[in-house]
Amino acid sequence: MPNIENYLTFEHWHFDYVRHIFTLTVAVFGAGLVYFLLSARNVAPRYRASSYLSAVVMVSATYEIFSLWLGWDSSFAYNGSEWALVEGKVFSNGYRYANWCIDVPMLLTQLLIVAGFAGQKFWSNWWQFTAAGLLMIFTGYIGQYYEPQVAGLEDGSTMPFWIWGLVSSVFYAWIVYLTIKVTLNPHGDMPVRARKELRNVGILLIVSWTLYPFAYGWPAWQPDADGVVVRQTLYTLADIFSKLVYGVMLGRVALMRSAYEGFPSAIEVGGDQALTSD
Ligand code: RET
Repeated sequence: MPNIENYLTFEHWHFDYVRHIFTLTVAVFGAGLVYFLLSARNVAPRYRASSYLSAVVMVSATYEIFSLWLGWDSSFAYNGSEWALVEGKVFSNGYRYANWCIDVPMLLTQLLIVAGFAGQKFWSNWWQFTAAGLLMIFTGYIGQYYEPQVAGLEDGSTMPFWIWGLVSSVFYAWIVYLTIKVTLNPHGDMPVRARKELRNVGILLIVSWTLYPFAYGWPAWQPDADGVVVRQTLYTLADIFSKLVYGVMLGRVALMRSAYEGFPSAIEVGGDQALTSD
């Protein structure tokens, strides 16, 4: 029961477009890695782990999308009119789920660090985030194996797809609830602008993460080559916003907080502007 990609044939533009967005993502995350490593020392040591975790996320995501790209490129061949699966090959979106097992806990840990949590309060939130995140991923991973049934490409029950998706969504709802709580009630004093930016980070997280369940369900309403293009586009947007843009925004909050707390290199690079305007 592999993903629907394996049952379809693609026109040249479908095939090319997907390989291009994979390349784009690899390039964006490679560049992000350099940015996070070079800017980490601008913020106070207590927030620095967030930049390093962004770097970890960049490395694991670069590798994951590169694997997808290799898989995509080697699984299909042009037969003169369209791209069709090469005998004996399988293309799998499962790499994504494996990558999320690393990235989801890392991204949520970053939020707690920049929100200023420490000690008992940090760990009680961390635990809930990590447990809910991993359970959300495992249950969704099982569900996606029933994708061909939902897409009408194989006989069999469509129930497991929806039930596992629903169970996964319950865990996701818990993450959304905790995210709202954490971003509205951060720990410690900070400038108004930093508080607002942290709220925006919460909104970005919820909007970008919600694209993933749409990508999961997409084969149910568009089980064809165009649908594959839409789904890989949703994944790409979600990836770039939930990992890279998110990390950059958290870095800005960390910079404003560091300047507010008097950390010299944060002031030098302009983090103090948040203290003087509005
Ligand atoms: C699944 C299954 C269907 C229901 C839901 C899902 C949610 C997935 C999410 C993934 C987030 C991934 C991130 C990765 C970044 O590296 C598993 C697709 C709700 C929210 C942020």
